[in-house]
Amino acid sequence: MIRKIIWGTMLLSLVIGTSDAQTLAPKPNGPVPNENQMTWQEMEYYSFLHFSLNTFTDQEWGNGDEDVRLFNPKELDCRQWARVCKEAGMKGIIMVVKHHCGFCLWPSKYTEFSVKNSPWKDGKGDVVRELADACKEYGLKLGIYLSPWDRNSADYGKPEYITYFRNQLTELLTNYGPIFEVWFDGANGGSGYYGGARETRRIDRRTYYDWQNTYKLIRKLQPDIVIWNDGGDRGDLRWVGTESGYVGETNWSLLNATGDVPEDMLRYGVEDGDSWVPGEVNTSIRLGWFYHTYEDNRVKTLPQLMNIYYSSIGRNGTLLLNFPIDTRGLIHENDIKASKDFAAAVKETFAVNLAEKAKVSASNIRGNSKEFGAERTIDGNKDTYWATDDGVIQASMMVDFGKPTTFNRFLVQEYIRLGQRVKAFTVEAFVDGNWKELAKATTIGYKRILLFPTVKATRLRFNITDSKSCPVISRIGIYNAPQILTAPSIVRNMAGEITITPADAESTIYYTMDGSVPTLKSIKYTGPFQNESKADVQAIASDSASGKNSQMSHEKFDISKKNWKLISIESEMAYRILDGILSTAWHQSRDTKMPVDLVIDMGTEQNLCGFKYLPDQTRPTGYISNYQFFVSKNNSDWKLVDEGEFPNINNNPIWQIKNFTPVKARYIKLRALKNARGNDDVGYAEIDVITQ
Ligand code: FUL
Repeated sequence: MIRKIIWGTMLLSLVIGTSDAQTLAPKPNGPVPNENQMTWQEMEYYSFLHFSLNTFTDQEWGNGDEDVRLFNPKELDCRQWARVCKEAGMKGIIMVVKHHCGFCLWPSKYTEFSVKNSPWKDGKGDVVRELADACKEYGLKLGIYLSPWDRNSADYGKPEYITYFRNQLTELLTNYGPIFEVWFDGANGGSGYYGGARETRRIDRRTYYDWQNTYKLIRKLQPDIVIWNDGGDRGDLRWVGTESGYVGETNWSLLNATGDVPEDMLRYGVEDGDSWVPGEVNTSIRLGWFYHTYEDNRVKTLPQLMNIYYSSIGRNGTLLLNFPIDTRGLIHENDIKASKDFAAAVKETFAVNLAEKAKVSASNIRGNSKEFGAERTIDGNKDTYWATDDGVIQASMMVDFGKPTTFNRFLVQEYIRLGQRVKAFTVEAFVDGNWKELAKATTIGYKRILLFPTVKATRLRFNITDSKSCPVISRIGIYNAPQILTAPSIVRNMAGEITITPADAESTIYYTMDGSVPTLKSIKYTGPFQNESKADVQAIASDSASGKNSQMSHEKFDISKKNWKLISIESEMAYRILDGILSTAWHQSRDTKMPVDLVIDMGTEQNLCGFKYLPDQTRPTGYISNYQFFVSKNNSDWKLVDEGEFPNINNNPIWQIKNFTPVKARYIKLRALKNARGNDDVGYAEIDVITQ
């Protein structure tokens, strides 16, 4: 009897002892976010606004010698910008207050190249002030993009410029209230106006800006700020290495404090990195960053934006989505519509969390304590979590719906204040008496969303299969996202045959050729059709089962390329440049050295007024950055009609469109002078002309 009591007491004290030890919260694992990074991460979605002299010169990069008098937006309305961002569900705005051309949107004391010498408000205006006021009114945070590269400043490249740069930062961080983020773009193209010197200036990106002292100044003026910097010294946030709107599926919010950060580290982070440097995904709602009328019908579609959402916020990133401000000084109607539709679709997708009404349980609960139970993932409190015992790095959570339930999305969040831990996990559904794997993934971080085909099941199982230490999960969500029909693609091949393809075989396509918006009464597409002249095609895909229509796709084709010949090249493969398929490309032979010519015979004389170049869309090499464009009537007397650069092509390899004074010609020659990487590779996805 006594022995029994002793055993009982021992057992009890063991249980209580274990439970006591284990009911302590897990210790942080590795680097953790600071308060500023945490507040920033929880913002999730905010906007970029690009507006400068470029808006009025139709450029992506200005040279620094543009006429300040061109800046004259007649309807500039910062309250409209703030309203649009608010209605889009964004939490803040990062304004480009000085782009590479050096033009300042505020009346800086330190330069004449600013709004104070423009006709806008007779030089008395201050865009940053108006925006700061509007952000306050709409409850949005304000951030600033101040380009370190300044193609206007006479001092750029000299030590004096650093003083100038810091003076400008001080103005911006002192006079406009709280600033949540500061953005230092890494572009340093070299050539520029530089106060009239018109030369190429190279700086050492590692040392020139003396970032450490600039950071000290910033943190002194704005203690709650986060610093974004894609070059030089590590800031608080990192670029993800692309401007197309995605971060790696594996995404650690960690980097090393020192050393180079090659492309794959930007994309995926560093699993054992010694510093917390989370990724921010920046992309534009259009192709370019600045406003161009020709992109009015090139605004990202709803399926594209949803894809970006899942590939940024859904992969442990934040989303910084750009609106180009147009020449009126407003966000364009088409962009507003796109951002509103996007906000509505996100809201609809995540409206009902099916996990909240289910019964949840876990294979291991820290100290068997309620405080760390599975229910903590659905209690709506971001500061509670499910955690396992120390040393348990594999565990499952079961979600029992109690009845067959339809879903296609799984959302999960780690409690990152204790570090990012999970390395691998799967999601399964109990269908027809068996467990079926729906998705398999690696990292989670602040938020991870997995997509899979719609399934009907009574239970879902979330299995953590590997973790750095005991997993700490603050939230799960299970959703049934409605179907979004994808706008069909419209392609014309060299032979002049137009093909319209929907994303799924079951939908019907309707199209127009007269510029009108297609409806179910428009021409029904039954197969490819011939069109060899200029054409304006608009199409929708319609799903008869749900009665839903896709967004519209719109393509404008110039003259047909049916009789075009590549006369500087023998290879048949090179005709990929003319095939109308944007995903095929051709590169000049490896031993070609710059300058490299591409000569085309269009078969007949044309009245040309421009040309278009699309770089390789499949790999990031051979992008022409500096060019000359010649025309000829006879293939021997050539006339130079245009030359210059394709700005920002390295980061944003979109259609490059150049216009020139109309000229009659049968032959065209695109001469590549330089590529974006400074080597001799020259590639093309497509070449096209613009005729009058
Ligand atoms: C780039 C810049 O060069 C672009 O013009 C744009 O501002 C983008 C956000 O960053 O690298």
